[in-house]
Amino acid sequence: QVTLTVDGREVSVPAGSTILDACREADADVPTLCYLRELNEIGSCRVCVVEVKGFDRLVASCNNLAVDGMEVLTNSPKVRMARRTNMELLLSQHDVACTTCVRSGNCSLQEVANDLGIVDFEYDTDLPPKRWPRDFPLIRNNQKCIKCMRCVQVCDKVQASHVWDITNRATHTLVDVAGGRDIHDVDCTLCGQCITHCPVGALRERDDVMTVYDALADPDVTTIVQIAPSVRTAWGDHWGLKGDEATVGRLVAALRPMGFDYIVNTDFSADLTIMEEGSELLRHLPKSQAGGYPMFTSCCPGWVRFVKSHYPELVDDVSTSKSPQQMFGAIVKSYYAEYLGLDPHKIFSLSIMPCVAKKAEYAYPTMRDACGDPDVDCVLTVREVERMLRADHVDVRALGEEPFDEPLGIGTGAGVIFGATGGVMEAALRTAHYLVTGKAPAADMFSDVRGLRGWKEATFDLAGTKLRVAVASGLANADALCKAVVAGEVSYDFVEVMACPGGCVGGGGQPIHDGEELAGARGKALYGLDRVSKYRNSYENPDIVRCYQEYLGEPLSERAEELLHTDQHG
Ligand code: HC1
Ligand code: SF4
Repeated sequence: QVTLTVDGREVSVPAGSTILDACREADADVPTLCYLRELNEIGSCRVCVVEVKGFDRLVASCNNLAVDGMEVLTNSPKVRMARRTNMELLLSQHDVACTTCVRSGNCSLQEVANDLGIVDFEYDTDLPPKRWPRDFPLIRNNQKCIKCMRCVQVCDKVQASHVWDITNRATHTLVDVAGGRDIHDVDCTLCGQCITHCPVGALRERDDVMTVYDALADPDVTTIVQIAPSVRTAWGDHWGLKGDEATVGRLVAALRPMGFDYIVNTDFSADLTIMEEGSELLRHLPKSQAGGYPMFTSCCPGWVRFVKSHYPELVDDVSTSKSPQQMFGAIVKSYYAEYLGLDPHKIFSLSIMPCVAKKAEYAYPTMRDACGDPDVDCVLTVREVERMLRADHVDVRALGEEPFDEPLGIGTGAGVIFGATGGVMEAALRTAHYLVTGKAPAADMFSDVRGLRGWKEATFDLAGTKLRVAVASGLANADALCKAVVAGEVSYDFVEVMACPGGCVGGGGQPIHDGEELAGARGKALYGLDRVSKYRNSYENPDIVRCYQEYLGEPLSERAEELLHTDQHG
């Protein structure tokens, strides 16, 4: 322990703590911008400076250690002046067009500037040129970048992807695509973690809201929208809705008056994915048991982009099952269109996802198996949906709950946990157990694969076969796992990978809470929904049973292969 004073108040913190830790322990409000615990402690923004008695110069509190006997002042006149000047310098290189910024109201720079009472600043604004391809699902606007380096660090250390770096163009130093390359030419997985870790509006998803408004306004078009599992953990954040208030039924009620014709549940197609992928696993099992590579999940397009560029030798062992989003799209424009008597060419199929990579996935030329048109026509992130609801002045607090449309509205507990790391694995094991033994699995018998650890392993007995499984979330963890698989250091039968830490609950398209990691709490909410679900196993879903009976036949049938599988994934 070290003991020091912060603004005259004595605090003790563990040795090795920073001055910032001590300030927080003393409840002193020290602003930060670039700081991210254990990821980015570089002290570059210099708004966290404090005065330490006996030091001539102010020190950055985030990367200097607290020392016994130190006397720290967090809000002296000297500190206030310095913070103000540092902020003004940052603002002079920032496009302060807050009114048209997606992060307005949720921007740390705006908050610090407002808190310091900066209503004007002396320096001339000098912005770098704006250049970014408009078609790319992820957008960087360097006129808003404050060079905090958070995106660089998250992409390097958490996602092992190295897309961003400091680049030097003429007189300006910028954070931009590494090596000065075009974003199309680097292996960006589109996980969107740089967006959710950006303190300002320099990074965002491509906004596709107007495409949806156009479809809603077209009288010839039937709009069908699917809602992903993990959306239900976060969509109400802007309105401060708690978990039990931000139910998916309430989101359905919010979307109906906007004019969507049918609202369906991606949990249904998560169950469908399990039926296909579980069957595929049993087919793949002899290969892994004989020493071959495991089968890898395929539902996360961020992971699929990563494995294709980093581990091409593993691509043949990625499941051919399409993601639930894409399976739903294919079913909507075939079975559902037939059921409703609709021309599939006149359906607009939208999905609401916690994900930026899904905006790339739906557009792949391999994802048009139902009628030749894209199976999914547009993807909105949770943040875009929040903006739509706000634009439509939907009073979400006043809404009751409404059910999904039928058939395709029922999802099971297995479908809902897809949104959390380990959930796809657990869902698949439940159904594989049933397929092999003919018996329902005991409740929670596969819960060993739950939790936030980045690389989890477990072994289960499947009717006498030892099934070795692993789960990774966060691409640096996936990278380590793949490396070990290729080197023969580990052997598994089935591996789940989700690109975002914690799975889709921590997705790059989720609402942003700067500096907070919410995947753990959101994942718990999904497991809570699983626990109280009427059906907990995908094979029990009555809509799934019906879909196979009426349309698909059985898992891996010719029709299922045609609509629901691909060996390309892009
Ligand atoms: Fe996901 Fe999935 S779990 S990938 O995170 O397999 O995005 O929620 O919808 O498709 O179901 C995302 C979430 C989502 C798919 C499912
Ligand atoms: Fe998208 Fe989920 Fe994959 Fe993240 S983990 S890239 S949110 S599918």
